[in-house]
Amino acid sequence: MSDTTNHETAGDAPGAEGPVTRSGFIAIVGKPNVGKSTLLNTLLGVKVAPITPKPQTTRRGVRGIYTSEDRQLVFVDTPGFHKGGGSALDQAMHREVRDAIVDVDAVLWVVDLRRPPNDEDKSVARLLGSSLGPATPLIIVGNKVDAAKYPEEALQLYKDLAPQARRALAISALNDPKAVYALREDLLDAIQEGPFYFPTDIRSDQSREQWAAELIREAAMIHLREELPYSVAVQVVAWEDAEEGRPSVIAAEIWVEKVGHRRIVIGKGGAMIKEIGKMARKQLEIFLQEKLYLELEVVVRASWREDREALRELGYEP
Ligand SMILES: Nc1nc2c(ncn2[C@@H]2O[C@H](COP(=O)(O)OP(=O)(O)OP(=O)(O)O)[C@@H](O)[C@H]2O)c(=O)[nH]1
Ligand SMILES: [Mg+2]
Repeated sequence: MSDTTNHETAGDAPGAEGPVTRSGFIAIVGKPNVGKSTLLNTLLGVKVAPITPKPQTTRRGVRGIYTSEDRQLVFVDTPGFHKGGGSALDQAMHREVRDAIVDVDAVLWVVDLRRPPNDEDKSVARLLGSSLGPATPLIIVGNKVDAAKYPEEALQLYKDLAPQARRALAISALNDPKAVYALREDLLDAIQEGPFYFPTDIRSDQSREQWAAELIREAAMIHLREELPYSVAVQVVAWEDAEEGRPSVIAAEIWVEKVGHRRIVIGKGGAMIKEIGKMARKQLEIFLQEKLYLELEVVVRASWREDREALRELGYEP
């Protein structure tokens, strides 16, 4: 297990005389669309990360925290490692993956058992081979076993790409939470003495505004087609808590790169934005357990994917 002492401690970490705790950072990596964020959400039992059927959904390395008695696991979900067009956003996403595997106690490499490895899997394997210290355990998580025809054969092909892996297992992050909980138990058993990095009641390192923005982006990505899902960003600009006789109000901007895109996102007579808003509001209401008023505005922010200031505003860059 690698040393994690250079991670900053947030919240009430026990002092030298406090009870002995154990903790560990676990990175979740893999090519786009294999189910990394689904795995994170199942590991935590809450939805902290957006999931869509489209690749490159995750843009930011979200941390999800699982605390059980004297142990704390900090999972780091990462963007799918992809070729990309080399935009500033692509570069930021690659950096997220590279940074995520430094100084962690274990790495989960998520692969899709429905298919044999392709070039993108091979480049993830190369990255893991060159960047992962020999002391950091690598676990291959073969996902989507529920939909795989030849899971054992596929898993073997992934194992061949990473002979240094300590373990390889077949699971379904979407349909078999029990297998995911068993993996979580194994990780809880394996971590070593260390402080709690987050307060015990915290489930993710995102602000509520960032979390809501991701759920709104998820709804937009699900509804939009072709290049559009990738040229959309969401920022929550205001959040007013409920008052007597009025539900909470969340106001968010949906950024697009072109005027033509703005027209598509709004849709004929506002039909598209209404659908996106309805889906996002329902999701938010389920998780917040309250009625909401969601106000969406579509804003043209030219070339935001190339604009480092914009990427910082969105939290995609430090
Ligand atoms: N059949 C099946 N589908 C799954 C499983 N896990 C995830 N999926 C689906 O795979 C798709 C992608 O899931 P995500 O969790 O967003 O994948 P990701 O690896 O985080 O993707 P990026 O963030 O784009 O890199 C979604 O449609 C999920 O519902 C599984 O165990 N079985
Ligand atoms: Mg993801």
